[in-house]
Amino acid sequence: EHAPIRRALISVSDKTGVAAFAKTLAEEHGVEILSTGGTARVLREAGVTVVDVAEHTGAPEIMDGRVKTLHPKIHGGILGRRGMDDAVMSEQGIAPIDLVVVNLYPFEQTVADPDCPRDQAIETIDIGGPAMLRAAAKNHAFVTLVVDAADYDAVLDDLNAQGGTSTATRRRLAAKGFNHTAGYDRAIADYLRGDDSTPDNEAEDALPARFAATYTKRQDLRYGENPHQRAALYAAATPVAGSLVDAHVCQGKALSYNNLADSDAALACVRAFDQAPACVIVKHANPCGVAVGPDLKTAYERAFATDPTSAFGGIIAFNETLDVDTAEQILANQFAEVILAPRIDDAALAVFAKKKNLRVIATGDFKQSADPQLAMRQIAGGLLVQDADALLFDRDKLDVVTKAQPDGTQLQDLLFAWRVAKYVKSNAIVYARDGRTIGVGAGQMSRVDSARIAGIKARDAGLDVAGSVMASDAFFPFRDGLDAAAEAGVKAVIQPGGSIRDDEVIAAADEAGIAMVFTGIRHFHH
Ligand code: 93A
Repeated sequence: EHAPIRRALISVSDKTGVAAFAKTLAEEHGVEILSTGGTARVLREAGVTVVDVAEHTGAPEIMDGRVKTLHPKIHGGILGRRGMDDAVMSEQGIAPIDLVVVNLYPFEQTVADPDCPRDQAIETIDIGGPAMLRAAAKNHAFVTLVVDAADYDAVLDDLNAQGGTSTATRRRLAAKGFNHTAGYDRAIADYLRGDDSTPDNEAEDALPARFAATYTKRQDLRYGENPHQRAALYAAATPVAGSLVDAHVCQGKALSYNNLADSDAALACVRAFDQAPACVIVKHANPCGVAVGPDLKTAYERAFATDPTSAFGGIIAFNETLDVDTAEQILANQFAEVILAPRIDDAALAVFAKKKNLRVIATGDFKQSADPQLAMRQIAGGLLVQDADALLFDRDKLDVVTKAQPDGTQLQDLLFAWRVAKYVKSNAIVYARDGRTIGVGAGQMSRVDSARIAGIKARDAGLDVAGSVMASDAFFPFRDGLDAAAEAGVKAVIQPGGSIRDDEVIAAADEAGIAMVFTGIRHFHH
């Protein structure tokens, strides 16, 4: 059961802690140490007695180190089945190797440098290391493998406790070894494939040829979208000011997967408002109420009034320091899951403290840079990558296409509605008036249904669509959407335009005396 260690082969690129480990093996456990060039040098400098692999095999390191451990005396020593292969081993002069300590040439770190020459990348493909690693992992019935300096102590603990490594330790370390080579080979494949698809004159602003794994786990989450799904939050390599990942959680239960996803949607939307105090309430990834106000409390009350039913259990985000009046108003009105703002007043925090479970998050100052540069979406077997939708509209290209012109207030409301529509899942229809949403129709498969739903929601909330403006995230393919809007009393419309039936749609608007603005830009958000 316990496998003794009499001979070890140590060949590591990351030499952290290796000298102390080897010294303890040699001096306290009588282990003979075999080692390759650079590693042997480090061990000798630390006073450890080492046999060079070249001396052990009788074959010198050749081809600048390409072939140093690839020899039957090494691989036979690792792979030999103790008891079963003993005869052939002694016949061939193969001494058993009981411990393999190896970590690989740092391929990923090397190619992470965009200036890394191709031949250097190729030289950094480790062949001998993975071969020994896989051999040791395969023969874990007898052989111990260490690929991570963090495991040195576990091996020494086993040796101290029972003079050999336990089966459980060897099996765990073997699994870790194969996991290590799997990731290593994947990185090489990605690099080579990236090479093929990257023309030499790759444009400066082209999407990257490959993505390195630069996200690290920040925390495990209780579960994913559903309780049977595992989940965790990962942080990007560089922290982003004002983002959810680095935000300060002031109080409340642990954030769930859905909390984080919805909070991110709410923050993205509220960040889009920089002219006035704004409030966004999100439910299931869609804004169900958005308003700007002379102050946060008014903005909140108006956002809430859009759809009090959906706001229940929602995520509420603000773009300014959250004050005590607003905090009290929220608790008086509704149950909320998460409340977010750049900063939270102490007095407001004292109010929230009464609701122990309520999650309250201070994100720090909003920066436009908190919006990701690239948007990624996983598909089976791959990743879809696009520029983040960073444009709102081009003021110069806004074009009034109807006989009626929007007046100043209507224009303001149109731009407000357009801003909101960008953050509503397609097909998106937003009715708005006086800097607040009146009805939101989200995520329907037909635009006219989204319009209908936005109208129904407005009526349910006791809000009058008549006199409001309408935003549509993409063009109306038919005039029916405009006819429905006219019937509901909409006075102005904002939409991208660009349908082959634009003429019909414009005619419908003109018949109803509606002012319509084309933005020339679309905001699908699926
Ligand atoms: O070039 S290799 O693929 N050929 C080999 O035979 C070989 N054996 C061990 N690289 C090889 N190694 C790697 O050398 C190990 O995986 C380790 O990362 C590195 C240690 O080299 P040194 O001891 O000279 O610093």
